[in-house]
Amino acid sequence: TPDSPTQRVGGQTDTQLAKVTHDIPMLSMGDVFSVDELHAFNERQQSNLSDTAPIEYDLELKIDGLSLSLVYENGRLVQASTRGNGVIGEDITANAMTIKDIPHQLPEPLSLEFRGECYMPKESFVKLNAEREANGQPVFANPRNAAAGSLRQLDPQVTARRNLATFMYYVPEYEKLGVTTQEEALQRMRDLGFNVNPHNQTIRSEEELAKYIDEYTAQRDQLAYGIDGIVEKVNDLQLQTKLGNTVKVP
Ligand code: 1X8
Repeated sequence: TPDSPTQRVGGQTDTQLAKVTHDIPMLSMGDVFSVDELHAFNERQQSNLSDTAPIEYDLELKIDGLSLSLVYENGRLVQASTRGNGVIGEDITANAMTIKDIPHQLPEPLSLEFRGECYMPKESFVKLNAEREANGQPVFANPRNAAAGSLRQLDPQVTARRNLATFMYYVPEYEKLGVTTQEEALQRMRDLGFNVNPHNQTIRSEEELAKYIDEYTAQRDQLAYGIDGIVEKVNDLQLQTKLGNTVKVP
């Protein structure tokens, strides 16, 4: 019968989103909690290279949201998924289609995956909770939970009303974009029509690193979205690969 459980196996049901396997795992970031710890990490990377030229880093804001994968085929958005456990995430294609800043069509026929963060702006979060409170619904504890709850919806019309936004920041198969540095990858993504956070900075010294941290620690409350840190990336993408990953983190 159509309502038999056997009709549902492996498919999307009304209680669960379909699963998606990330062929390239979505890793987390290694955390450090002081400039000294970061300095020690950087020293270790430098000592792993025979090259004595100082490693160039790209600094970006760490957005307090949910990691998101967008897959395009011939320039068309065909799949959106959450990070999940890094290997298996959830299919949220229909929901992502309702997020205004996610392009459905790229200006080039690229078949490529783009990754970034989906978040709820602070102002939208405050408004949403006020509405929920007025309607006697439970409020969300923070913008991150509100973003997660809004993205992982079975009904895309709910997602559509939630005012989610994205910042895209990573292209696993960067060679296909014709870029060699993270800075270039971000610019290419901007040119393709993605929302990319404007506050990235390529640095060549640790003085600049400390300055960036101070600057955004001071500005943090004025930003329209929550951040929960700063991400430091080796700017040279080939060098990133060469330095490698642990099981969990680059
Ligand atoms: C997580 C995040 C990254 C960035 C921003 N926000 C995040 N939450 C970024 O790269 N700018 S990278 C990342 C991850 O690799 N887990």
